[in-house]
Amino acid sequence: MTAETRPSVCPHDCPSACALEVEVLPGDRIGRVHGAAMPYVDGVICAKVARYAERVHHPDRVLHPLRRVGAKGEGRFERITWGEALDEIAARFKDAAERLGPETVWPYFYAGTMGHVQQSGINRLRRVMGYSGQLKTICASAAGAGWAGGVGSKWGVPPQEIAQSGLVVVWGANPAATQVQLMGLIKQAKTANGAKLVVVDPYRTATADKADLHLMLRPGTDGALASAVMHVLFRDDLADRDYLARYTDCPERLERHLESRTPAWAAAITGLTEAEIEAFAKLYGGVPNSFLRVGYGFSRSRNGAANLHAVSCLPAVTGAWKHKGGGAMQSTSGVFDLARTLLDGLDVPQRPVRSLDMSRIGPILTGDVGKGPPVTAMLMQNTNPAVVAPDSGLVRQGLARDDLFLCVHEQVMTETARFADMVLPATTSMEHSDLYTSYGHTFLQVAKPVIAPQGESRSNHRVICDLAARLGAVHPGFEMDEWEMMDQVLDASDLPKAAEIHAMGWLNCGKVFDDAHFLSGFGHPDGRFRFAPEWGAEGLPELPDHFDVIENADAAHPFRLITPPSRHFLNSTFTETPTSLAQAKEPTALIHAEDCAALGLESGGMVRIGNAKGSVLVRVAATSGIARGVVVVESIWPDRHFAEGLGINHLTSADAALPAGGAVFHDTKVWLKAMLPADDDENGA
Ligand SMILES: Nc1nc2c(c(=O)[nH]1)N[C@H]1C(S)=C(S)[C@@H](COP(=O)(O)OP(=O)(O)OC[C@H]3O[C@@H](n4cnc5c(=O)[nH]c(N)nc54)[C@H](O)[C@@H]3O)O[C@H]1N2
Ligand SMILES: Nc1nc2c(c(=O)[nH]1)N[C@H]1C(S)=C(S)[C@@H](COP(=O)(O)OP(=O)(O)OC[C@H]3O[C@@H](n4cnc5c(=O)[nH]c(N)nc54)[C@H](O)[C@@H]3O)O[C@H]1N2
Ligand SMILES: [Mo]
Repeated sequence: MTAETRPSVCPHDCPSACALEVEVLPGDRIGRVHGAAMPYVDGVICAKVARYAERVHHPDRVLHPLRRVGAKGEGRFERITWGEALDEIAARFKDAAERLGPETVWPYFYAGTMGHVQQSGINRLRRVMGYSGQLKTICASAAGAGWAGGVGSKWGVPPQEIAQSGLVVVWGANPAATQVQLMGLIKQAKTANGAKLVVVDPYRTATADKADLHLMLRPGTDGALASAVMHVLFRDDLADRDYLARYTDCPERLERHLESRTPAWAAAITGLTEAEIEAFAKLYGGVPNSFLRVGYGFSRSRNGAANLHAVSCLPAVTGAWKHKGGGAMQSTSGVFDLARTLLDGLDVPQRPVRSLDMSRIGPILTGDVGKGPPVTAMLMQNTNPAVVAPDSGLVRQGLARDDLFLCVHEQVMTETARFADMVLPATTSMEHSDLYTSYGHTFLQVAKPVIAPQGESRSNHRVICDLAARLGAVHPGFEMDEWEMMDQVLDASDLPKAAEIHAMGWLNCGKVFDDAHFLSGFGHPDGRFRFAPEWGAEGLPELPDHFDVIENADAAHPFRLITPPSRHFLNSTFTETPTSLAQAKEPTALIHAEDCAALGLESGGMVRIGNAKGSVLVRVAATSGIARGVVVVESIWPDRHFAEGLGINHLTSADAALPAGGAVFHDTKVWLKAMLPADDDENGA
């Protein structure tokens, strides 16, 4: 069998946005998928996408429009035609809007595809129709606010510079699982420059396993660690005072404020030793071109934005930004600067419309809706909130409401789709066209379909245009195909045509050195990095500090739970593919061996993890590679894979992080109990 190879782009919500080479087999099936030669990717992709055929040709692909025949959530459906489906959805949306006003309709979407055309149509439709808006908080709000507070621009030093750096610090990220190419760059820095790797993470991830120094702090205490590191930098004259005077807002005030933020102070908060904090500070202060990769993990706490800001202050104190291979990166998404008017329908005149916080879908669907009507009609694309959103108990209660009309456009039968009244089949990125940017590198890409749509599946763009026609929504974006749309967006952004970018393979939109390193100024009007951010909300610390608003462990809940992504899944995507499932095995709690001994827990046994919201039963793995008092359950398994059918987000809170929202997945106090699956007392505490 000979395979032809066609170019594509990985559409998933991952910093790497990989350029792909897809083998296409006779019969219009995809075979192996390889990494393309694009710099950064350099031929390397994750194992999940290498076997993408498992997903595209999965027996559980939704291939036809389906209408619910069973009870809500039961997952029993009948096949209907596209015409019937679209007519019924339009009728239900119109009816709901007539009864309660357009805000009763909540189009709900996220980044299951990162393609701009396929992702944005639903938002354009809701603007034209005056439906409820959405605060897109589930991933990057806290991190974004923290970074914006100090740096001000949504980019940093491109990751390829890691290869030239003298010290790499990975803070609250696990690239070995979440962006594999970074590990290759770190290896190059080690080999070429003798660079050391420091990892700041509450447990020994696959990334931390490669570290020269692993700081295993308590979750939610990064602001304390960063403050003490800066204390040492000032105390030991490792701060670059010329740089500080030229590029930052209030270095003297910061230095005075940090006088009491000693390593001893931080040791008590973080659980690290003073010696560890001193050693890290001296290492960091001793290398001019240190590269700080600031992750998302530690932003998923009530104090996440403040902590991320505190950490982002480090290179401004040492002046690492001045050097090739030095500085920091959190996201690169700001380098692209796409003209979004056509995509999002920003030209549509707006009546004041409420925006609902997507991370609070549970409380909102169960009554906590604020001003305006209850939500009674939803269209969902590119997200699986029954599994990924916090406080799953409330989310499921809401999705199961009889007075909610729920339409889910999906590729596979997710646990969310099972709650739907109508399920529509979606094409995958292998079957539609789109334009991709990235939040982990600076390359713009365009993809064409490599195979025909599976079954009767249709792209998001097509479904939104068809619905717009039935709803009477008028906008030029609903009259174009994907290529016309891409060309108009690119043209308005002063970029080449889509076909040209596709032919080139990728287009580097990276900044020149002085801009990428902010030597021409940070993103605030005065061009200075801000140690004292303008938070735009009350109550946050004025300067880097420990911001004690987290759920601290207490006598009734002596542990803190963190729920980071699994290497084998991509959020809840790939939880349907057989190889990923086999490799991830089953939901497992990592707990310190001494904590296990104290609680009578044994590796291989079961532990019940609980709080006021309920409890979840998982397998125990004892380890020495975790901070004491911390339990890690790598997620995000669908609920049905847990021993009692309740997944980990049943324990997480829908509270919003300050100042701009953000889900607090790693900020949960819990109790642990050794238990056999049959034992069933004590739900809640
Ligand atoms: N294989 C795989 N890749 C993915 C994803 C996936 O699910 N699977 N998800 C994708 C998405 S949507 C995103 S946003 C990115 C996220 O990728 P990353 O930026 O790597 O962030 P996370 O994976 O959320 O968390 C990383 C680490 O933060 C640690 N952490 C938790 N709390 C704290 C804390 O308080 N302090 C510190 N210092 N560390 C803490 C966790 O233990 C975890 O190891 O990855 C993307 N890539
Ligand atoms: N406990 C815990 N929960 C978390 C996190 C955590 O670390 N811990 N991480 C959070 C983070 S960072 C994020 S970003 C969210 C992510 O949560 P989600 O955005 O819900 O991501 P996925 O679970 O990957 O679900 C995406 C869905 O989109 C579908 N999809 C993909 N492409 C298309 C398309 O072109 N059209 C249509 N119609 N559908 C498509 C896929 O089949 C998949 O079911 O989860 C959050 N939840
Ligand atoms: Mo994310």
